[in-house]
Amino acid sequence: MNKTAIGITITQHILSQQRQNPEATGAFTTLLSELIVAAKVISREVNKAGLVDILGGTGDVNVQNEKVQKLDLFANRVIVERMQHIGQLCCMGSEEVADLIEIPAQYPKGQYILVFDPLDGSSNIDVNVSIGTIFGIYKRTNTDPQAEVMLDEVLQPGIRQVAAGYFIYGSSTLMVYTTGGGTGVHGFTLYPSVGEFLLSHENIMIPERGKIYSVNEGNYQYWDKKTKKIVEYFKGSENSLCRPYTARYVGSLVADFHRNLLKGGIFMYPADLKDPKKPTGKLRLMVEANPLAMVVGEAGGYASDGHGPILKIKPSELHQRVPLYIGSRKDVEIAEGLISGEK
Ligand code: AFP
Repeated sequence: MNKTAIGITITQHILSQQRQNPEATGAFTTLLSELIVAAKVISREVNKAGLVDILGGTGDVNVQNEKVQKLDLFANRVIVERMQHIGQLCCMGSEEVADLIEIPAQYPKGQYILVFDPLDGSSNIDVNVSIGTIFGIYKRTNTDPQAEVMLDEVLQPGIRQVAAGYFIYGSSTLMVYTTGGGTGVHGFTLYPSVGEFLLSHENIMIPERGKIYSVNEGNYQYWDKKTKKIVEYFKGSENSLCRPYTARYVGSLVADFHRNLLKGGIFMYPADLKDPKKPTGKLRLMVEANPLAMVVGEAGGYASDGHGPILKIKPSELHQRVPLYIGSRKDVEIAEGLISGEK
């Protein structure tokens, strides 16, 4: 990580990137700026979570059959309501909503598609553990702005994302994003007194190999032999470090991913047999795996489903789940090799 450069706001940073692209119209800048406003609103609400009646579950389950927290719904509503009127989106896809979210007829439409997990790790809300918002942005494939958006335009492989990133609501609120193509991964910390995200982590690069492994080992008995072998590799002594990796697992993907991005290491959520209805693991390809895969790739790391790059998978449905191995390139390649039998 490079030295801190206090004073550059996220808006200045996005505008400077926009100026480097002569074809940029400002549409994308508007989109990101509004998303940042939404995240500031969510951050404010998360920070006062214990003070008002917003903790806990609503009593409902979402499309993933998971308990919905009140803050989940709040975050989803803030993003949808702020983003639908800006005129740059043709639709949205949210972890909390079963179908595509259409832009209401009274608002203009644009060329971009926003997919997001409004509050990832929300089962941690009540216990003050870091949670986050994950997002990926695509361009629609049909250039006719009047044409109805087809689901197939949304189901693009992650490699087609034009930007991706996340916000962490933790000890401070942080935004990490990339627009790909060698522009780098940059982190901005929210300074509450000025209400601005300021550049705090310029050009983040993940170490080639880490010392941390992150996985929910409570699922051990539900893993197949190859998956067990991967975890045994990292916690054993017959690995590249010749000693066990350190175990770190928060249970909030954003928090686990961010730590490993800065320090190096591997996060795994393998396929398991816990729920026969979810044989491909728990995490969602479009709203969790793809955005983080783009970030880690741009930072020099790698994300795999155990067989190949996450970013090359063509989604077959909006809420598709996928096994995820993500982090330092060499560590993820080891996991891939153990699955394919090459290592
Ligand atoms: P919640 O949003 O329901 O808390 O799920 C969080 C999550 O999708 C991801 O953020 C974590 O990495 C993962 O699930 C944790 O899952 P386990 O509790 O099964 O380890």
